[in-house]
Order: sequence, then C-alpha cells, then structure tokens
Amino acid sequence: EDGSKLWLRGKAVSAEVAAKRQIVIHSESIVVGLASKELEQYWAGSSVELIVDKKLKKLKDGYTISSSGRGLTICAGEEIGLLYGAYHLLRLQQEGKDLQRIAIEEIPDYDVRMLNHWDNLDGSIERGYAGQSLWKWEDLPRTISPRYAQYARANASIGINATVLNNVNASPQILHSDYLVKVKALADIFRKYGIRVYLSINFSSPKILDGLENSDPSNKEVQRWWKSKVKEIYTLIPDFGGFLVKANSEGQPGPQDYGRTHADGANMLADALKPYNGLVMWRAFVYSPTKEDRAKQAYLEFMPLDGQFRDNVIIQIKNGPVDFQPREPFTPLFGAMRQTAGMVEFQITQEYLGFSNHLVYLAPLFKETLDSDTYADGSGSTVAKITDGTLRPAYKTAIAGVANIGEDENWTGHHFAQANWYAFGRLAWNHALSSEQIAEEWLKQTFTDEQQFLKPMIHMMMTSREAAVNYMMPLGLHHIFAFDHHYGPEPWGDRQGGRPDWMPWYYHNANSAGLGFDRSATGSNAVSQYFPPLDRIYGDLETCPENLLLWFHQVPWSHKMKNGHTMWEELCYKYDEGVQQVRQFQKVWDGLESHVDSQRFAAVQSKLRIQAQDAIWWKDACLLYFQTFSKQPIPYDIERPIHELEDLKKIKLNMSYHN
Ligand code: BDP
Repeated sequence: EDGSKLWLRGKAVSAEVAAKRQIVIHSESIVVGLASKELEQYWAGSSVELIVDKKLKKLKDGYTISSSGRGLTICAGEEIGLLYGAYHLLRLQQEGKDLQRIAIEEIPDYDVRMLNHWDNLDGSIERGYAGQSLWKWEDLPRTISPRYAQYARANASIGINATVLNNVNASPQILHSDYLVKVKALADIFRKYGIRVYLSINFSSPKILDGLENSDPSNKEVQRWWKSKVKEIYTLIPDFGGFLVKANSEGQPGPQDYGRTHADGANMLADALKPYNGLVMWRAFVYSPTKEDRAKQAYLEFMPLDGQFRDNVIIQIKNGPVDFQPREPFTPLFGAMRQTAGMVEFQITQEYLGFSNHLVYLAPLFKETLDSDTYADGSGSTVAKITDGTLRPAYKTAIAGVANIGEDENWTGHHFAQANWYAFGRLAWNHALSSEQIAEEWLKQTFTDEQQFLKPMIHMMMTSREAAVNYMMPLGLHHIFAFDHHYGPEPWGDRQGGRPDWMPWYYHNANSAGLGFDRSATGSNAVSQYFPPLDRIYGDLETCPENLLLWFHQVPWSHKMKNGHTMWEELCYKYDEGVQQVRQFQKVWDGLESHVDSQRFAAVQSKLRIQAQDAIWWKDACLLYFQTFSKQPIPYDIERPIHELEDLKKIKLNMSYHN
C-alpha cells in the first residue's frame, strides 16, 4: 500500500451486480464514455442514465443527480458535467451515503479551477517536496507515462479543470516549437478529462527565442511575434487555456523593463489570445527592496491600473500580502480593484509549512482567506464573493493552487498532503464546503470509514494548521524562516549586504521594547489599504485580532493579552502549545495502528516524529532568541528548552534553493 491510489479506491463491482443495472448514455463523446466507464466499473447501485441537455446553461459545467423509480439520472449542460456527476456519485457511494432518494444540484463556484505547477524543464520542481516533476520532457511526445492519465483522472474527480505545466519563473524554451509538441501530447490526454493546459511564459521570449531587438509590448514586431506564437499554439492545442505571467518580480523580465506598465504587458498578451478565448493570469506578486513595506507593494503597484486591463486578463493574487506564510491577513487588493477581475492564488505545496514532512491540513487556511470579509461593498463582501463573480463582474472567474505533486509513489510526499490537493479541488468547486466535511470525505475514501478512526483523525487534521502556526509563528509573526529554503527557524538570520526584505529582522523587529511589525498609522500604515472598519480594527492594538497582533503592531513585551498573560508569556505558551499538539498527534496516530495498513502507518508515524522534533526546534530557537530581547524567564510550567541557542545558530541545512 504505497498511497498511489489517492482517494480513488472504489472496488470494481462483480459481474452479478453489473448485470442488475444499466448505465445508459446518449452520446459518442469521449468524456461521456469515460463517465459511463467509471460507473460501469465502480457503481454498485441502481441503473443510471446520463443526459446532456445544452439548454441547462445555468448549471455551467455542473450537474444534477435525481432519483426516480427506475434509477438515477445525471443531467448536465455540458458533457464534462456528466463526468463530474459520475465522480460525485461514486464519492457518495464510497462515503456510505444513503442514495435511495436524492436530488442534487451542483454548480461550480469558479469557472477555472487550476493547479499551478512550478516545474522546471530540467525535471526539478521549485518548492516541490515530492520528488522530481511528473512531466518527462525528454521522453515526450513519444513516450507517454501512465501517470499522466492517472493525474488527469484524480483532478477530474474533484473538479479541477486547468493546469499550468511549468514554473512561473519560466524558461523561454517552453514556447519553442520542440516543446509545444510535447505540451500538445499532454493536452491531448488531459482533454479527455476536461482539463485545459496553460503555460507560464517568460516576458522576454521574443528577444531570447527569436532574437528580436527587445520584448517591449509597444513594439509592433513584438506584438506580431506573440500573435503568431499564439496561433502556433492553438493550431496544436485548440482548447489551450492561456498564459500565466510573473513579470517584473524577483528578477523576472517584464514590461517595466521598457517603461511600460503591467497593464501594457498583460493587454498585449490578452489581445493575442482573445480571438481564441484564451486568458491571461497576470500575477500581482511584486515587491522590491524599497523603503515601502513589502506588504503594501502589490496594492500600490496595481491599484492605479484598475480598469486598464482587457476583460480576458485576471490578476492572480496570493492569499496574503507577503508570501504564503502560516498565517497572514488577506491581501487588501481583493475588493479594492473594482474594475479588474481578481483571483486567489493559494500554495498547496508546503513551502512555509514544513515541506512534505509536516502534517498540516490546509483547508482551514484556504477557508480563512475565502471567508475573510473585505467590507469592500459593505459587510459580507468576502474574498470568495469578490472573486467568484458575485460582487465583481468577470468574463471568467478563477482560482489557483500551487501544486504539491511530484513523481513520488504517493504523489505528494506525505500521505496527508494528498488531502491538501483534494481540499483545494473541492473548495474550488464549492467554497461553502466546510473543512471538516472535506476532511471527513477524504479520510473515508483514502483510509477507512470506521468511526474510531474518523473522529480522532478529523480532529487532528482540523487542528493541524493551528498547531503549525503555534510552533512556527504564533500571534502574527511571519517570515522568520531560514534563508532561501524556508524550512527551519532563523529569527537571527542576517546576510551582509542581503536584501532587507528577505531578512527575518525586517519582519519581526525584535528589540528591548517589543516584537512585531508596526503597520498601524504610526508605522507603515499598511492598515490604510483595508476598507473600514478593518483599517481601524487592525490599526488599534486593543481591537486587532490577537492571531494577527504582531503582523500589524510592534507590541511591548509586557502588553496584556485578553487572557491576562503578557505578550511574552503568551508567545511562550503558544510555542509550547504547538509542540504539545504535535506530541498528541503522535499518540493519536500510534493508537490507530489497527485501522491503517502497515506501510502507510509507518510512513506517517516517522513523518510525525520529524514534525515533533522540528516543532521543538522551532520553539527553542524562537523563544531562546527572543528571550535575549525580552530578558524574561520562560514561564516555569512550560517544558524547558533542550537546545543551546548557539548550537541552533550553527545548524546549516543542506537544502538547495529548489528544495
Ligand atoms: C515564493 C517562492 C519562490 C517563488 C515565488 C513566486 O519562495 O520560489 O518563485 O514565491 O511565487 O514563495 O513567484
């Protein structure tokens, strides 16, 4: 049992059961054929009829499932809806739901539900912790790995319908004709499962690939180059999705190299893609080492451009204003841009959450952002409603997650990291689902539906993200990771001459007075980027939510928290709580051995051991270091540090940038 089957573990039905029911279709299409094949193999219930009715436009690519005396009917407005409906039915069966009388209507919340792979053409993956890339570029297009179809099937089973194959730090080579035929080979497989392929592009491609004088978007030759490149792509891949662009960010080229704006660059690509209905996802992850608070920069750069983008451009915005930290407030651009479509980018891969070593269930993090009220149009203007088309008109709505998938047998490195891929897909389909519900359905399909297993494991998953926040960066601390690889703690980190906005001290501001980043009106005033009343709530030390306190304020060590502790004491208790939570996870898991196959049991057990060691490492490193400023004892009822600060400072992890 190596975990390679993911959550798709339905048992093939016997010939006897199959003979008792019929799966009826009225279509020659490959997708509908697939839907019927899945049901033929795994559906143990009554007969099912699959109907496409083009008039059912309001369903988008969703479906209805209803029961009558003769059996079940799945209806959809588009063929792919029948495949989604079939997977839904199989999921309900696997969960042991009562399917006698059902009336289900499922309409997806987002049009484009996409994974972003940060895969490089040499097979490495930026921030990938599950082995090398799934895409075997050298073997393509001739050799087709069976995992391509398995990947597509897994995605289709949770409604994911788009994939960006390559890293946002994009090699221009991906647009070379030699690569495009490889991309086509993948697109041909994914299409059967309703998945469209997108590519990350390098803005300097015209110059680098074909020796144009520059890649200036106002240069007619450059515009022509993109038009003809796009034509070449669509000739090979008629349903190609579009481009994802990281421009003028962390050293990547972009329109600003030529004095043009993000809008100029995005619009040039949008114009080339428009005749084919292609999209541009233009990323707002921009910041440079200026005096301005890094957390404010995306807003400052993009707000003046609101209304200048073509309708097939979507600004792709990370959930938080800095960078996928264990906890951040939502990025204030959500809601603020009124005339520009925006989408959320989450990180499924755990760059800042213990790689594939820590069990951290991310649905609560995703939900925290989606459910955040921006107050942009009064109360109730959640990030979800801003991005799903409810409050802002959009040509297409979208949501993206940076994939955690690699060529490891179990796809994601940690067996429980599969749940994060699963949860992203389920929430992209329906952001109203609860994290508990998603955890429960995933556990039932992936492990077992025994209550003795489910109850403690749902609890473990549900508390795991907060545990990670506690032992890494409680109370709104952020970005105090070791340089580059972002695995362990390095609050003391400093590089001579290095960029301040890459140094932990830039974020934690520890000194004898206190700890945290002053983003209130007396500090960087990042709070002013939020709509009232959030600007006031965040901006006032007394009303700021305590879990974001050190994000928005530099707080005196003696500041009284709501529970009566001082800030220093609370920091100590939070770190300790995180450690205790992981120790508890170990106990719970060990106690469940009889419910889990031995291979996956042992794998998770040993990962939990690493996680427990790391949690103690984090706690000791941060508390011993911050204690040099607070000059106060660690409360005596807390377990004592087991490391010397000086020893911890010497730890040099052997991890490259790409890992
Ligand atoms: C950061 C990663 C870096 C990515 C960058 C991005 O550390 O590897 O290239 O984000 O999103 O989180 O572009």
